[in-house]
Amino acid sequence: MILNHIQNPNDIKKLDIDELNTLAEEIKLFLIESIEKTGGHLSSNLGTIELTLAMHYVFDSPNDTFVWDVGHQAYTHKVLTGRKDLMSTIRQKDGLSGFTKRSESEHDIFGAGHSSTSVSAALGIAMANKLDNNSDTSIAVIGDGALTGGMSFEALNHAGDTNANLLIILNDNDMSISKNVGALSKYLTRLISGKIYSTMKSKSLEFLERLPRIQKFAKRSEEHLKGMILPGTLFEELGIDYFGPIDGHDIDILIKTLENLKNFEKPRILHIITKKGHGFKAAEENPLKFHGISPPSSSSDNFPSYSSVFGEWLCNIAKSDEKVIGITPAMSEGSGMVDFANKFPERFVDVAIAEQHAVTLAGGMATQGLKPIVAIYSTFLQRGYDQFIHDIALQNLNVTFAIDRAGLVGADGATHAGIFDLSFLRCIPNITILAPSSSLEMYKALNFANHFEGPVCVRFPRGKSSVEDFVTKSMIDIGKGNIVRAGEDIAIFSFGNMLEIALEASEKINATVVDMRFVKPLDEDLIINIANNSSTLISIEDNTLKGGAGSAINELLQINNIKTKLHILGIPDYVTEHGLQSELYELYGLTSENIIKASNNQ
Ligand SMILES: Cc1ncc(C[n+]2csc(CCOP(=O)(O)OP(=O)(O)O)c2C)c(N)n1
Repeated sequence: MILNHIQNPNDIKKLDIDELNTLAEEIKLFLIESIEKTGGHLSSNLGTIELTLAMHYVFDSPNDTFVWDVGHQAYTHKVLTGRKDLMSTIRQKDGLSGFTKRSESEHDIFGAGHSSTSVSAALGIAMANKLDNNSDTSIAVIGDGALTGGMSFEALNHAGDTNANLLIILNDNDMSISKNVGALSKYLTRLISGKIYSTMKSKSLEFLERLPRIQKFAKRSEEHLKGMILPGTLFEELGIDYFGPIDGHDIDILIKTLENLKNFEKPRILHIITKKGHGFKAAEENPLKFHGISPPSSSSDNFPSYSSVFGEWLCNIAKSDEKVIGITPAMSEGSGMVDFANKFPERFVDVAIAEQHAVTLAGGMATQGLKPIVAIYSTFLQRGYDQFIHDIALQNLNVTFAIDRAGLVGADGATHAGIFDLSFLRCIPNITILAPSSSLEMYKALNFANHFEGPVCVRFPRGKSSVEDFVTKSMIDIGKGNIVRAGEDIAIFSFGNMLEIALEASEKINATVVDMRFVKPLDEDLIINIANNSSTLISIEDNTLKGGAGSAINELLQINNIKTKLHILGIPDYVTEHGLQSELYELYGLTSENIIKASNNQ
């Protein structure tokens, strides 16, 4: 096996094309076998094996720098940069990250997880190189999905106005997680459409063959190369030289093209065409299913996932309320919206990876009497924060935010953790925030939101609801908590899905347990009343301790001069790890044992 002899990128520079092709095949089998065990982004990684080999063959990482957008397609890069033996640990606690991570390798020049950041970061590196009179090439690898994100456009707009040594590789597989959407995607399809692309491959080969392998790229050759391809592309108009499209699975063509694109004092973009799941039939046929796969699971409980209950609710509410619109920024599957999209195609809006736009679009719709529901992961709502404040909250518009993946998400780690939302939302006027404790409670919370005037956030975690609905019949009243267990002396204020462990602990310490339901407005009367009749209070939430729900209780006690001891449990002020959700909750002390410990430390 050639793969066994690859310790670092220099080892592949000695190989010939046949050996590189063999190595690509070995890496493919290695990744399939490895990801089947660990879980991870299979189809995206199968699509970038040849590209990664060609990049490491032609360029000199880490001097030439590779910035991988999202970072979910960088597994081959990890394998080639000395991390092959650790691939069995990927996405697990203390193991490799599923994305690029600076602390992991000098070859991971820029960490990622969220999309559409690569061109900005790579341009920053290229500009720094320029100031340093350094001729190394800064490379951004960005997918056609990630290119739909607003930041990419901002970066292209800037890049085209510089003379930075920036190479953008557009990895176009016509897919985001699901099918890519939008006018840009259609434009790229036209760019690579039938005739142009099919003649392209042979022509570029023919042409590239005639070029000396390593050379200063003479102006004439540049013109010639450019002359072969479509003039007047969007990128050219922005001042970025456009090359391609070429076959992103043909190592020979990739190497020759990259060699010729090496020494430019100018931003340029190479458009490569790849297939998600390349070389693995099942993944090629169903790239969506294999975008992110889970490790073989032993979970056997019957509770439905929050996302699927959200999807069910959305279909039901849409049936009875024709004003309801469902908006997703490219996450229809993850957000449980596939059924809704099929049943109500005219009221389903996928805006591509455009969280900021999704938020303000909803605002515009709300001014016209529609009832938009923005289904968004907590971590990605961070992208739409200004829009949330400026366009929704300040204007008190009727928009519901179904905030999925709140709390610790597990294997995706820090970049995807939804642990800041309570803090960053709580400080905004006009906002109502609910943190339901079960999927049924969430269903009721969403009904509440749909009838409420003003912006409402319903935030819920990744995975299955673990507790049954306690008081199924109880309706949700604005700002009212729900006492689910009456105890003595000690009281636990539980937010969201922390209820199960709060109840577990309460049995041992005979505590009162309140499912707070609302983070804003807080049930102030209830808290004050309980605080005046208890010796110890404990609040628990799966949000950062800084500025979260416990902080809100603390502020309330302070203002009312109540001295009852309050222990606030939540996520410490760390960059969180990746691992199983349960391991992380344990790691950060969100356990019934820790509640009991807090109660003993009166
Ligand atoms: C800001 C943000 N929104 C959403 C996501 C979720 N997400 C991860 S990968 C992906 C699709 C990316 O598509 P593309 O860039 O074409 O890469 P591919 O997987 O097709 O190679 C999405 C939407 C994200 N990582 N970041």
